[in-house]
Amino acid sequence: ARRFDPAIADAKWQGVWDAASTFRADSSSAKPKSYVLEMFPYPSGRIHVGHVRNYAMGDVLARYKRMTGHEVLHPMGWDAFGMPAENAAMERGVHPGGWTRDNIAHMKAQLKRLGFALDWSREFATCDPEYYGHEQALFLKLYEAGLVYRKESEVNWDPVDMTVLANEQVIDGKGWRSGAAIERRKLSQWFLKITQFAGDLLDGLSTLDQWPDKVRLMQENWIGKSQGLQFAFDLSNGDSLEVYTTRPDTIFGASFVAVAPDHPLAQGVAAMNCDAAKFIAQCKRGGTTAAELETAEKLGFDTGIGARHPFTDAHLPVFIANFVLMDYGTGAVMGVPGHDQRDYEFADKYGLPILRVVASGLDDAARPFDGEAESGDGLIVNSQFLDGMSVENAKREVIRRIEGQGRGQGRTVWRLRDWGVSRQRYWGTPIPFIHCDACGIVPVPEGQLPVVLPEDVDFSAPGNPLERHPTWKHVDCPACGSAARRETDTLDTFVDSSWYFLRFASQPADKPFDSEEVAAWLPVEQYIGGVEHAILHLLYARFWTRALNHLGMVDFAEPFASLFTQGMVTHETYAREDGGRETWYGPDEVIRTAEGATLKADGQPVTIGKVVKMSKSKKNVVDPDAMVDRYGADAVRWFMLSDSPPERDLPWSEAGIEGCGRFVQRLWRLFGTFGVDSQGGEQGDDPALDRKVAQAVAGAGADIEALSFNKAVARIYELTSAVEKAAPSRSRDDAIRTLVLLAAPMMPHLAEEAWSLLGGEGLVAEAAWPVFDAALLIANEVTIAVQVKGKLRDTLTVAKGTAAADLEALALASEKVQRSIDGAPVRKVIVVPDKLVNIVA
Ligand code: ANZ
Ligand code: ZN
Repeated sequence: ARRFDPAIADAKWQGVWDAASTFRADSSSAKPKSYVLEMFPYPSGRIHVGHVRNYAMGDVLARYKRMTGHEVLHPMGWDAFGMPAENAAMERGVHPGGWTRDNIAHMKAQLKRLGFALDWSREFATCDPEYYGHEQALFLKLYEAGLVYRKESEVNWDPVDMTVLANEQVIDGKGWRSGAAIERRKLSQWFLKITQFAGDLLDGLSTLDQWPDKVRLMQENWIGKSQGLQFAFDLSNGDSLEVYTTRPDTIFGASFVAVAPDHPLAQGVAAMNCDAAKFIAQCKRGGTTAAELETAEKLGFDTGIGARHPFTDAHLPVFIANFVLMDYGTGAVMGVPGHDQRDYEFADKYGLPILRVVASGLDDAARPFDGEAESGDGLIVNSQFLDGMSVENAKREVIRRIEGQGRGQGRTVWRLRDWGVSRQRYWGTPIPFIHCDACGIVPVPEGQLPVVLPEDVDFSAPGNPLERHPTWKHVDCPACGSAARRETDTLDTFVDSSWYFLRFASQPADKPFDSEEVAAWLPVEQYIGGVEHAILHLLYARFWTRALNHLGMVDFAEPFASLFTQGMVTHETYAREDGGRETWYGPDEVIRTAEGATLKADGQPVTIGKVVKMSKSKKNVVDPDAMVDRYGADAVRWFMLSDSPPERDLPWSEAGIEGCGRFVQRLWRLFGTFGVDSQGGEQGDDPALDRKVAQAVAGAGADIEALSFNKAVARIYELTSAVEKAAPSRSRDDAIRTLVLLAAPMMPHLAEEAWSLLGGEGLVAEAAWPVFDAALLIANEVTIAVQVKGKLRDTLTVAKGTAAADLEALALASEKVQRSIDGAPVRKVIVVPDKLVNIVA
C-alpha cells in the first residue's frame, strides 16, 4: 500500500498479539527475567495523556528488553477503590462498583488501542474480592506480628453531614459538600506501625542508587530524623515543662515557651479558666492537613505561667499555641523568634522580643531582622559562653551543659508518624475485625475471608453506608458466639497499592502470592510513574515490603530497584473573565493564531494563559482517543517519546503530533523501497552507511536502557535521512531492515506491517534486537585542513593514517589550493598526519 493505514494495521496486529499471547510472561522460562512496571491507574473514567506518556515509556523498555533476550513481565491492573466512586454514587445515584467496572472496561479498551505489550492475563482490580481478601489476610498477619494497632486519633468531622471527611474533602477549613466549618474529633482508628521501620527505611535509601536524588531526598525529609535536645523548664507554679528542640544552640534567643492545645498543661489551665477553654476549642476548628496547620494564622493564649531560662534565669511567658503539635517531640517548644519562622510570626503578633543569636560574625550581632526569621548557619552571638562558636559546636555545648544540670538529654526524634489506615468509607477493603462486648477486638478467622463488601448500600444519607447497613454489620463473635459487630472502617487505598506488584508476579487462589514466583521476578527492575507519588505511595510500598520481609514472606527489602519519574504533559490554557469569574476553554473550543486566540463560539478573543499540566479543571486537555483516531497509535506513541527528555514536561502541540503522523508515512515509504534494486545487480557495499547503522543501533540501545527515549528517537530520524539519501545497495537494504527493528519498540504496528512486508520471520515483537559490528564504531576517517600560508583553503576527507606523501599530493591536487597559489612556486609543504597540510608558496 502507498499509505500506511493505522485504522487497519493497528487493530490487525493487536489481534495477532492477543491471539498468540505474545506478551504473556512465563516464569518458567530460562531467559533472564525483567519486570517493567508503570504505576497502575485509578479508573477515573478515561485514560488521559499523562497515562499514555507513562505507559509508552514503559512499553518501549519492555519491548526492548524482550528483543534483547529477556523474559519480560509487563502487567496492568486497576487501583480501583477510593472516593471518586462514592462521589459518583452520591451525585448520580450509580453504584460505586458498577461505576468502577464501567470505567475499567472503557479505559482498558483505550489502552488496548495503543498497542501496549501488556500481559493482560494477570490483570486485576483492587476491588476484586479475591484481591482484597488476600489483603485482609496480610493485614491480619501484620496484626499478629504486632504491626497493626488501634489508637485514638483526630479526624475531620463535618457537623452538618455528620460524617468524617478525608483531608482532601476539607477546603479552606470547610466541608466540601456542606460548607460547614470542620471540627477535629477523636476516633478510635487502625494504625500500621511504620515507625518501627523508620531507621531501616532511611538507611535503605542509600542502597537505591537508581532512584532520582530528589525522590530520595523527599523521603528522607518525610522520615525526618532529627538530632536534638529534650529538657525541662522550671515553671513559676512549681511544675516543670519538657520541651524538644533541634536548635539547642539558639537557647539564648528563646523569648517564650508554647504548648499544644492538647497538652496536659493547657488542659489544666483550661479546667480553671474558661477563656483558655474557649481558645482551645477554637484551635480545634479547621482541617488537619499539615499544609493547613503550617499556613494557618499563628494564635496563642497567655497562661500567665512563667518558665525560668536554665542559663539566664529570665522569666519566659508560657503560651498555648495552635502551631504546636501534640504528637511531635514533647508537644511543647521553646520559642526562638529570630531563627524560626513560626516563632517569628507568633512573636510579631504578640509583641514578644525577637533576639539575634546567630549572625555572620561577632560584628554582626546587632543587625536587626528583615521581616523574617533567619534559620541559616552562622556564628553564635549574644549568648554568653557560646559567643563565637559555630552552630554545631554550640549545639554540643548546650547539650553537654543541660545534661550536666540533670535537666535533659540529647535525643533523636523522627518526623515519621504511624500510618493511620482507617477510613470511614464504603468503597474500600473492609478491615477484617469484629467487635465483641465480651471478647473485645477479634480478628476474622482466615476461613471466613474475604470479608466481602455488601452490594446493597444506600448513599442517600451522608456518612458511611456500612455503618447503617441493616444486616452486614451484625455477626456472631468468632470467639464466643455472642452477638457482635463488624468493623465498618475500610482501609486507606494506599494499602491496596502497597503490595499489588507482588500479586502481579504470581496469582495463587489460596494465598496473596507465591514466594518463589515473587523471588523469580522481583525486585521490579524498572518502576515508572509520576513524581506526585514520590513520598506516600513509594514509602508505603517500601514499608510493606520490609514488613513482609520481616515476616519471612519475601527475601528482599526494597521492591523497586530502579525508579523513574516522568514529566507531565502540558498545554496552554485559555480563559475569559466573566463578571469576576474565570471561565476556562478547551483547545477544541478556540481558534489559535500567531497573534492570539479567539473563541469559536463567538469569535471574540480569549486570554492565553500559562502552559500547565493538563487538567480537567483548566480544560486544557486533549483526548488520546481522538488523537489515535486521527493519527494512529504509533504517531501518538512517537510524539510522547520524541519531543522532550522524559523527565521533563512535554508541551502538547498539534504541529508536533501532525509531524509524527507524517514521519510514520515517511518511514513507510522508505520501507517500501526495500530490495527494489537488489535483483538489478546493485549489490555493492556502502561502508559509510554500514557505519551509520552500527552507530544508530549501539546508540539507540544505550539510550533506551538509560530511558533517554528522545535521544533514541533522534537516532532513528538521523538514520532515516541517511538511508533516504543512500543509493541502492546491500547496505541500504540492511539499513532498512535495521530501521524496522529499531522502530519496533516505539512504533510496533508500523514495524510489524513492515516486517511482514520485508519477509521477516515471525513477529517483530519477538525478533532479536539487531547486533552491530563494534569495529565499525571506531571512526576511521579524518578531516584534514589544507592551508596556504596558514590560511584555510580546503578540507580533505581521507582514511585515518594516510601517508604524508599522499596527503601532500592530494592537497596540491586541490583546485582551490591551485587557485590560491596562482602559479607561484611551492617553497615548502608541512604535513601533520591526520590533521593538516600547510603549503608555503
Ligand atoms: C527552638 C528552635 C530554634 C527551633 C530555631 C527551630 C529553630 P524539625 O527540625 O522540623 O524536626 N518543635 C518541636 N516540637 C514541636 C511541636 N510539637 N510542634 C511544633 N513545633 C515543634 O523541627 C524541630 C523544631 O520544631 C524544634 O526546634 C522546635 O523549634 C519545633 F531557631 O526549637 B525548635
Ligand atoms: Zn466474643
